Amino acid sequence: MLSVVSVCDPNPMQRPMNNHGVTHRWRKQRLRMKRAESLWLAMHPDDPPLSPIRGIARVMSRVGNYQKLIDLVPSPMNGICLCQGNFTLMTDDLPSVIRHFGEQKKIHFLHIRDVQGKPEKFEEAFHDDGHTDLVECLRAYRDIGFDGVCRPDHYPKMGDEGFNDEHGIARVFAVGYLKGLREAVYAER
Ligand SMILES: [Mn+2]
Repeated sequence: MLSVVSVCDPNPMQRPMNNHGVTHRWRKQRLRMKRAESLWLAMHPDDPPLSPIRGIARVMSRVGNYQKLIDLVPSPMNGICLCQGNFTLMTDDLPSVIRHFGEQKKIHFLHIRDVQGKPEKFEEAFHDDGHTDLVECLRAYRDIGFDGVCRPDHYPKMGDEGFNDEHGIARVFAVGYLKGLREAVYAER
């Protein structure tokens, strides 16, 4: 059985850190436990991908650190949550990043969202209105044979404060847009 979980260290500043800033021993113990339980780890990026922030250094804010994380503890359970809204702020070529980790089968969870701006100042965008080439991203997922769990993740706020269905309507738009895009991309073959 496949399950996807998000795990965070409840008190990272109290634990010994390795040179990647990741608690190696803690993660290895977690991986042993999760292997026994058939759970898959999926590390989500720092959101936004900035370091330091409010005086605290963070490590999951650069693409290269994800490869270090994967190499740190070789295990099929050790993978990433590819949150596009954050990864697209870490690279100018998100489709290549998707292919890089996807070909290693390390994308355990996928958050398809988009933003406008830079890590220091960004806004959530509708899925057809961000700065990511979403068509090329979908082609990358198709080519690597991604068959895992995904979700639209975030949505921009719609209407004023009295408009209660703001996220519901944006979510319906996102799911429909992504389903249509997926069908178009898969029909290319
Ligand atoms: Mn996310």
